Amino acid sequence: MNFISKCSLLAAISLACLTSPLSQASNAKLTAKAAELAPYQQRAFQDEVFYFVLPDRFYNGDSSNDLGAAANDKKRAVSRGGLDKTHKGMYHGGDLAGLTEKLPYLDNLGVSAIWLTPVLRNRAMQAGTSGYHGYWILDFTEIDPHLGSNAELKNFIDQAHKRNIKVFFDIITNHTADVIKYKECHGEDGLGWIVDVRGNDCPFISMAQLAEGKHYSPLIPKGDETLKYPKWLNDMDVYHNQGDSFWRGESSVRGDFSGLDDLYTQKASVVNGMVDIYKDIIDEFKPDGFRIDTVKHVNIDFWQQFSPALMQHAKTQGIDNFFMFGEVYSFEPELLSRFTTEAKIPSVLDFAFQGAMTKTLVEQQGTDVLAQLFAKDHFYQTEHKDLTLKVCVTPTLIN
Ligand SMILES: [Ca+2]
Ligand SMILES: [Ca+2]
Ligand SMILES: [Ca+2]
Repeated sequence: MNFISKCSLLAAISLACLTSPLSQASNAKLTAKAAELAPYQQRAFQDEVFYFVLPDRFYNGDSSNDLGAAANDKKRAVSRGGLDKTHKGMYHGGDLAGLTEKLPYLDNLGVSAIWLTPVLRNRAMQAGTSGYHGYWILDFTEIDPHLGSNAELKNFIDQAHKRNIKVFFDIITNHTADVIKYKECHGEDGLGWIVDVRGNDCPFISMAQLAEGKHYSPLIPKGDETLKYPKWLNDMDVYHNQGDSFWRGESSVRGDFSGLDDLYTQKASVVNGMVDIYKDIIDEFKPDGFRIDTVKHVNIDFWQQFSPALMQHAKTQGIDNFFMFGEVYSFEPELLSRFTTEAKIPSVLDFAFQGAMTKTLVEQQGTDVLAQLFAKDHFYQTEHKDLTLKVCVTPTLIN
């Protein structure tokens, strides 16, 4: 089969994450390329060359924010600290100012779209490691102070757009930072750790066990009751509170991701709350799209409401080619395609292709593996009538 005709290979994403900029001098003779492309407002997603970047590890453009929130900022006290450039689990100082400063470098590389790991405000420290990666969100309305301010993110996007480069955010709806604890695991004050006979975990409590009356007693440690924003996220009833996921069966959707508070995404109030959060993000920052984290750990019904609502809202904000793609960590087209059809998410990362290429090239299993994969392309081919979007675009990681 011709690769170019393959539906799931329409978007080639070059991952160049965690690399540091080369010297500007070596780029001086290169020509900026994004300006030569069609205008970003009209360009199709599958034509982009992506640069995936973890801002903390890219370039430190402003050393004054290296410790995060200001020492006298009581509201954001838990978003302060964690800097240690010698430790891979700590903040290293990179920020939005650094990304903005290095836009000419990215432009000269031939990058046409930038995908940022989560940039919203995190809990800075937990269990001896930091939120440098951005996946421990406390505040869904503002940028983490280690990375900069809302105004700096707007400026970064404006500067990228001036260069005809798109910007995509990494968003999370499955969980928040780990604030809620269970008395059975963490003690009466939530600050300790009671070792279960099976090891250091909070074993998942199934729906059947819940029906029999078994449950955890969730609590928020003293002083942490109002850490999250918007405020509805501080209500313990909007979380599953069933203990840690073991990644299979109902625990995959209802369990905590290593202690991160798993939202009760089956509740209408949570769906509406998350839709409102990300509508506001679109309104404030005007990104070109979202990469959605931990998609398979959220119920399909949630996505059926969330995805069309966001796609339509972006259009009302004048972002006609807004695009979303989900992270569904699976090598099976049968599962991946459920999210682009039933769940109404425009696309998902093509881990099936990644897996097949590994088998073909690295493990030398032969091209039959690819033929078997491509024979399943029809799984993805369903039309989203409400989005007037033919679902035929699955971004493929070419690393
Ligand atoms: Ca910095
Ligand atoms: Ca928790
Ligand atoms: Ca979940």
